[in-house]
Amino acid sequence: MFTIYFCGSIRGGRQDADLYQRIIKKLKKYGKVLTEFVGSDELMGELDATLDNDEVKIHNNDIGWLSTSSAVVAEVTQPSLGVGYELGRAVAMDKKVLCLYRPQPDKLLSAMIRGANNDKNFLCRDYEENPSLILFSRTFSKLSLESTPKPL
Ligand code: 6K6
Repeated sequence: MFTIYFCGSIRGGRQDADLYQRIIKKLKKYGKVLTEFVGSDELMGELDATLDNDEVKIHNNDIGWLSTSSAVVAEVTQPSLGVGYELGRAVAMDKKVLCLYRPQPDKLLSAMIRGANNDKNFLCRDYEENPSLILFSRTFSKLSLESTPKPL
């Protein structure tokens, strides 16, 4: 099964949580999103309770999902140490990665994320408001994710 590990800020700040939820909804057209909780504090609470709110268990569980995922999609506008860490681990695991960034007048994306773009297996793309299905379709085909069904 095609699985997507979605990354978004949690302790880095939750101001984009609703947007994460909308992105996850779109990503579900392509496969199973392993980290749906990133867009929902309620789901996150349930997951963390099953892991005893233990940060070691939460970390190890997330890394387990990351290692089994077919692709990684990260919304990187709100800076987050955890997302940066996940992206570094994803690169080390040779995962296909798509980073999505909404350009800000007063903030620049880390050069370590934008500079990781190689237009092959690590894509970093600017977008406005809501990423469209066309953006996902184009970038997933660029990442050669052939198992990805075409959205209607
Ligand atoms: C609650 C209690 C103890 O820890 C928590 C936080 N819960 C988390 N549950 C699951 N995944 C998490 C949690 N905190 C961070 N992550 C992972 O790191 C998610 O996959 C996000 O993509 C990323 C966010 O990192 P921060 O640094 O913004 O929190």
